[in-house]
Amino acid sequence: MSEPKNLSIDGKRLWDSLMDMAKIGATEKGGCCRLALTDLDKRSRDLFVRWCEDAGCTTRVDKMGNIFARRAGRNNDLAPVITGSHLDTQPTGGRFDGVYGVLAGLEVVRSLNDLGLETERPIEVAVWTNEEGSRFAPAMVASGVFGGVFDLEYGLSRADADGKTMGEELARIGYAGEDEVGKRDVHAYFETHIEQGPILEAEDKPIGIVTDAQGQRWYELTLTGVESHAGPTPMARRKDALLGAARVVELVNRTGLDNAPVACATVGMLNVHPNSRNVIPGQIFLTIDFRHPDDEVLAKMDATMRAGVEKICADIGLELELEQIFYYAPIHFDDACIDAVRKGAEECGYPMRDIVSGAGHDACYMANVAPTSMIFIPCVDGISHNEVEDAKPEWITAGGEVLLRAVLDKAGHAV
Ligand code: HGY
Ligand code: MN
Ligand code: MN
Repeated sequence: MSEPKNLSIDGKRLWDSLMDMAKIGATEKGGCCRLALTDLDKRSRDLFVRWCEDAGCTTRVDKMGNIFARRAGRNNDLAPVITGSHLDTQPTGGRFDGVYGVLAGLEVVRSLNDLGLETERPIEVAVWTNEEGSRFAPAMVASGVFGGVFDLEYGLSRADADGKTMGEELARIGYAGEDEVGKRDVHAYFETHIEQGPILEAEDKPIGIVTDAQGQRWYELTLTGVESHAGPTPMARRKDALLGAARVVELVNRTGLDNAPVACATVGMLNVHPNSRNVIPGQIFLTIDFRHPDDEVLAKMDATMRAGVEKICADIGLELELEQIFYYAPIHFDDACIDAVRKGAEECGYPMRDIVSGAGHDACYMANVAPTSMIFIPCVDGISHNEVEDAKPEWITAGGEVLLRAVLDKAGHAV
């Protein structure tokens, strides 16, 4: 199918929409804090829905709060091409993680309207609930329900630190939709996202052709020792849970380093109880995040960690509770979708390279139910999940131009 004439997006409009959206939950250091299903998340959702309806879309919401803004095609009985990402952020998040993929999808719709282009298939722009897994663990819960990985009851019952569930919070902010989650045909899914790492910028490549995503394992651990007085308790008699946690942190880091250069291993959360300066800590809650593109290595890291933690707890006399709360195997995306992205980048003449995603994305679960791939653009200094997260306008535009072409490749269009 030949490319329509004058195909292009409006990069300034996309950038301006990103900056307008970034005002919702703006932080002093220039980032965004819009935790899933908070009032700020609601405000960002409401703004997105308004913009989509202004662009002639109809919007629907499913029982996990996923939003789908549909631009009709010539034949609306055909399965749609969907593109999107997430609006929720980390507590110290940036202006681009997730929201760029949502608004790049909206920009495709706006540009097709400007071009007067009718597609064969309908196009939908998706907002996935709770991609980050920060307020509600695990990550990518709602796309996971859509992708058939989690059941609806599991998704709605995920609770935050205050015991509020996703189901309750969806109802509170008015996004507890009626539609079944998933269980419908999707012709193709594309997600545009910042790389969140240093490779594309270092190689001066504005486009990453995402071929794969590494696998992940998330764990929650509780180490229980004995709280006691920091003064009279002899060192030899202590069951110091924080000492145990310190050794676990070292073990996790060592496990990552021992599987270099691509393994990633992180202790992101650590809560000390009772967290009083003159009490020997009696209980620690901590989390572990393992990632690797090879499932066998990920399994080896799992085994090394479990054996090591058992020994640490035995040596100090701590009780251990260890639960793996999240796992998905490394993913290879759909070759035809990868080719559509590559062709789009070639048509635009952008320097590009194949890349494996270090981060998880809703696309990782969409790959279960639809031909899926991703488009990466660089981010400044490779930094993300940080308020200083930044991207250059020319990168933002490049990703949108490639997305427009990839979506058209799959949605079909009259010349
Ligand atoms: O953890 C991740 O990779 C994603 O940001 N949820
Ligand atoms: Mn993201
Ligand atoms: Mn993220």
